[in-house]
Amino acid sequence: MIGGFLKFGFVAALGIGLQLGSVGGVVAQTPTPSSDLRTTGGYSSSFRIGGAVGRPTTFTLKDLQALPPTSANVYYSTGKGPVSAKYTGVLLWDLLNQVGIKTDASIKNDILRRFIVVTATDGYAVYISAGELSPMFGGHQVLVAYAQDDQLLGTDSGFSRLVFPGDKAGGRYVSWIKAIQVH
Ligand SMILES: Nc1nc2c(c(=O)[nH]1)N[C@H]1C(S)=C(S)[C@@H](COP(=O)(O)O)O[C@H]1N2
Ligand SMILES: [Mo]
Repeated sequence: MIGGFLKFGFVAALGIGLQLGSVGGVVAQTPTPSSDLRTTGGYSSSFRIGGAVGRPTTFTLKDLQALPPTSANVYYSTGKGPVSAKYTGVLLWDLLNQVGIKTDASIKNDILRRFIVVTATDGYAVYISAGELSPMFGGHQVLVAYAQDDQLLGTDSGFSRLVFPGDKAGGRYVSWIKAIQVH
């Protein structure tokens, strides 16, 4: 994040203002209009599912543990090297069914126009298409995990994190989940 601001400052200093791009080999990152989300971060002990859902709900560890568990053995690369782990949690699709994604029956396959934004306490965010999750379509077993190798997740992940079995890099393994918004 600091790197992003430094790069942004570097580009601005070159006098090209908000025009971002590659300058002398330095690729600028798009600055966040409001930086409040990015300055916080840290542990989360609950998250809220809201947006286009029938019953917006807040989930804690207990709520997740009360649902049928699913485990996945995964392998992914990170900036700190590869990770090999068994994660346990609930299917994101099951959680979304609990709150009920709203769809418009008059629109053909409306579910395929829907997407889910998972946001973390540090402002990190990942978009997922509903079609990727739906068992009728992609059926990807994306987990909201609360345990790694049979231990509850610790402060470095918050109480829950996303798990994308099959992903090659860890970028979509959102830690410190704070909100899951359906659009
Ligand atoms: N909230 C949040 N989650 C995040 C990130 C982040 O910056 N913030 N980084 C992602 C990236 S880029 C990687 S590679 C993995 C690292 O996973 P690890 O914690 O298992 O090493 O976390 C992902 N989850
Ligand atoms: Mo990463």
